Amino acid sequence: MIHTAFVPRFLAPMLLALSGLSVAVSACSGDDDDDDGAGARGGSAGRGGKGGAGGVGGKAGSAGNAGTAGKGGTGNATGGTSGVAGAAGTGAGEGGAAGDSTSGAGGAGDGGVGQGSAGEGGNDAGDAGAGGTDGEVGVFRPERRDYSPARLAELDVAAGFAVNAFATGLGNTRMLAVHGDNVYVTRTEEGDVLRLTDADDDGDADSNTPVAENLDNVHGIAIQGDVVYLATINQVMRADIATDGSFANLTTIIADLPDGGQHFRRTLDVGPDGALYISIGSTCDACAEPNPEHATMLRASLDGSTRAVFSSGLRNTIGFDWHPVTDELWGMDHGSDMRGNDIPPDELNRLTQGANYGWPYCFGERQIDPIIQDPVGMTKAQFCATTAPAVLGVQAHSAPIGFTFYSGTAFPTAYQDDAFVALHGSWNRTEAVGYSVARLRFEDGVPAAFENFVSGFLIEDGRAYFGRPAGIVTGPDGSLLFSDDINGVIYRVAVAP
Ligand SMILES: [Ca+2]
Ligand SMILES: [Ca+2]
Repeated sequence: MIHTAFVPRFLAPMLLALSGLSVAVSACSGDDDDDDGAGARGGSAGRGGKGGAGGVGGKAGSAGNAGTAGKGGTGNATGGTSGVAGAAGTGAGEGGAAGDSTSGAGGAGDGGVGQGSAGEGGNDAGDAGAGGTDGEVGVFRPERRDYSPARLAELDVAAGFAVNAFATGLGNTRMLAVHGDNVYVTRTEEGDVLRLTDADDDGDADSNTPVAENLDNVHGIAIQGDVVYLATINQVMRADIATDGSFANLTTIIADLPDGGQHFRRTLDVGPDGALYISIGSTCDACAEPNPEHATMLRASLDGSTRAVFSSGLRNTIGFDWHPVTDELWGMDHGSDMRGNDIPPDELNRLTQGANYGWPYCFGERQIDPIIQDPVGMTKAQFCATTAPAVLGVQAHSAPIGFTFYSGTAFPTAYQDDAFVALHGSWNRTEAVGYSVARLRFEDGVPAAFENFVSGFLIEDGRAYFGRPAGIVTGPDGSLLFSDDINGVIYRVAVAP
């Protein structure tokens, strides 16, 4: 059972409201963050990927959903240690027919997910159900709906605030950063960075201009002084921000970050110690990583010339930031998939030098993973005793992406030094969760509770959605800006007039 500290209080009403949903097939494809391509994008070709590793045996899985064709990808499925191997998934040619939806009928673990190095939207072929979990393992993918002003008007926002669209129709808008009056957003699928401005200060961007292009899988962005840092899968780049807001002297300072695998969207930021922190997700859902830099937070010099592992045992900590008063580093880690509807929690961790946060062997408050095999030379229980427990958690599969401390002055005093997190939303759960923005209330520098801040992206009784929050940042005017990476909307939350 999950410790009471991980009961997702703020999500309880949503779960009640969604009760009665039918259970979809027991098939898996990808990660809460990384699986947007197949169903969600409504036919756009995704990139195929390598097959997932075999897992341990369990209950037989149902047939996988038919996947959208991947761009030349081949999903080689590896069977599990028991049961029949999951069938190979074929992410048929670029823009072609739907991927083969052959079932992984034998019930092997993670076999056949069209994920791998390019993972996004490969296909759902060859899926197989996982076993050995405590809870119900399910998949439910709400259907995508378009953004519209009418749907925007139905969003639920915390009392005293109002939400509007800062920009719309921009595509795969992911991470956000601010410099002066300029708002920058990375677009991973488009491989570029846009600069948005709101010259007349009405909360609606008047222009968007590419300031960097042809950057394959660009994702992370951080600004320190007049310098911007960008992360692709293997590279960190820096550029000078010119007075007109354009990027000059774009230079690669790190060229050998580990390969991506399942989690290839790198994030980075500059800490109060003047070092560059780079989050390197795991290559897999749950596995022993041979490369010691995978599943870690790296700490590098600003020129990229030196780096070391700062903390480890982190499956994929996309969002992280430093508390403005304590300077402590807080980040949210994604729990492994296929363990059930309610485990593991997605974790809030206080990240410290040298600590290990448990993945893939333990989660939450050092609870032992039910599926992964023991590490070399010890039991999972022995290993977990050496790890750092999470401080708080949110509902499993909520998929926290962007995480930022509020740094403006426009919000009420109670919000100063609180954090906000973009919850991208679930697929590996029979009832959808996430698809929202949460406030993480801090009291005297200590995290107290998560609270709903913006919700309502799940519509039609939880069967559809029109937004998946991704990046989040304090805007130039002290509003809160967050991106939606499906319909390309950047939302702005401000104090209600
Ligand atoms: Ca405007
Ligand atoms: Ca952990």
